[in-house]
Amino acid sequence: MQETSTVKIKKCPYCFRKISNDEVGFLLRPDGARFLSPALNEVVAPKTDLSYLYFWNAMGVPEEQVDASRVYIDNQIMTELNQELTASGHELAVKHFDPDSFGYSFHVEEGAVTLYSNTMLCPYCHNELPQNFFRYDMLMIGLAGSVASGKTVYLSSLMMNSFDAMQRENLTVRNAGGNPNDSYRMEMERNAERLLRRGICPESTNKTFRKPIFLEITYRVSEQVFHLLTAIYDVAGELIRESAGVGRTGFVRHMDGYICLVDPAQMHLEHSFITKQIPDEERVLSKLHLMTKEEQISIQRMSNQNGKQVMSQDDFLVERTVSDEYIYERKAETILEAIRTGVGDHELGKKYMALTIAKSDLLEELGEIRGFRGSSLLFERTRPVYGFMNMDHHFLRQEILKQIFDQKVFRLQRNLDDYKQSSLFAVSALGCETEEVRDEEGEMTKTVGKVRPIRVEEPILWMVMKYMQERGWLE
Ligand SMILES: Nc1nc2c(ncn2[C@@H]2O[C@H](COP(=O)(O)OP(=O)(O)O)[C@@H](O)[C@H]2O)c(=O)[nH]1
Ligand SMILES: [Mg+2]
Ligand SMILES: [Zn+2]
Repeated sequence: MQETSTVKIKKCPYCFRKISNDEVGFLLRPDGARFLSPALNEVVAPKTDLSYLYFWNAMGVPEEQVDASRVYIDNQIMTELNQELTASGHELAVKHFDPDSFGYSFHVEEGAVTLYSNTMLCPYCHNELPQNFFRYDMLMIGLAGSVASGKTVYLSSLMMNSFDAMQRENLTVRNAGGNPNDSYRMEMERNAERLLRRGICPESTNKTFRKPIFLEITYRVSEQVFHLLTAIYDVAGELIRESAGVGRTGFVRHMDGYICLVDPAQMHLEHSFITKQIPDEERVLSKLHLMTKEEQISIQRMSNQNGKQVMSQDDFLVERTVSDEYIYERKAETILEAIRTGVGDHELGKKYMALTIAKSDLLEELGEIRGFRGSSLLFERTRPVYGFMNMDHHFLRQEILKQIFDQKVFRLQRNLDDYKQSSLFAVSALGCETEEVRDEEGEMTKTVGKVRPIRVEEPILWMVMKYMQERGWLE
């Protein structure tokens, strides 16, 4: 009789090394528990987690900013602990295998005191693995875009009200992060809450690699239930270029797909300066150029923080405006080129690309965009009750967006042909304009009115759909 194997091997979503479920460590939360055994007390005392510290330091986070004082146990510490517990006649610490999830949990008991953890750590980088990590497949998505293209706001908007935008009657999404007390996860949840309740946009993030957001997606179709984990990485464009090839982890290569955000400020909309068909147009366009100023400020802020130049002038297209003032326009193609270089031409054929116009609310009043037949479909806010998205409207939008990209952004063909699958989107994380305000909490960006996202979930759900189709889960 053949015994079914309990060993599962997966790719760590942080360091991307292959890890096996029987080598994981655990993050412990002793909550002040005290033991008689000195060996156990030694284990529950916080210490500097060097593997964790070295990983984040190598990823560009300064040592003093890594919260590396942790209580954790790995296979080696556990072996030593059990030697001492045996010697002193105590009950041993055990790793319990869960046949449903293929994961392990840690358990040790001394009299009435128990210490338990199911927060698994990567044996190499000691980062927390998401729930059901060894049970379900994982789709890794890189959120790419130049500075101020709206990546962090996009993620916050998705996370509002427990991923409300992604929920359907037959599709549910939940946070699958392994550690509910992780400081980055809590920061992102607070950002989403502040955005939803008060319209406050998150502060611009600096250019270090950050932990991904983990989702567990459950899809029900004709009596069948499918599960998937998704990891979404918020990564600045300059990080993609830096990590390409050597150094850091070259993490771009490991993504299954990309959501590439294009800021309307990167589109060629200057034409409308002359033809002002709509009274509001001038105001909107000047807002777009303001965005590019905002971009510069945020770049400046980041270079000061990091004590060096974030990116070179080559990344900008310097234009001279009528008012004899220089404005900087970031080229939208740069990000796609960075991904191409990082991944390698031949590997692009294994990746998904969701090329996405962000902040689409800014285009809603532009005659230049309204001039495209059917363009009102781009600003449709209704989302379906069942399924991923309204596919009829999705196909119609492809045609409109193809024209808009070719005329206002760049020629698509060369850029998208090499991907396994690609699709065009126009979304708005906010669905309304923003303004700079100053109050007792300091300077911040706030929405004008209530946040009303425009199909912000579509690029992700499209990728999830393609991933499931490829596995033959959907007809
Ligand atoms: N009108 C509008 N502005 C947005 C939207 N999303 C982001 N923004 C603006 O763009 C700024 C930069 O966004 P952020 O997410 O920090 O950019 P990141 O550098 O790519 O992470 C924000 O402060 C907002 O003012 C949107 O959906 N609509
Ligand atoms: Mg950001
Ligand atoms: Zn790892």
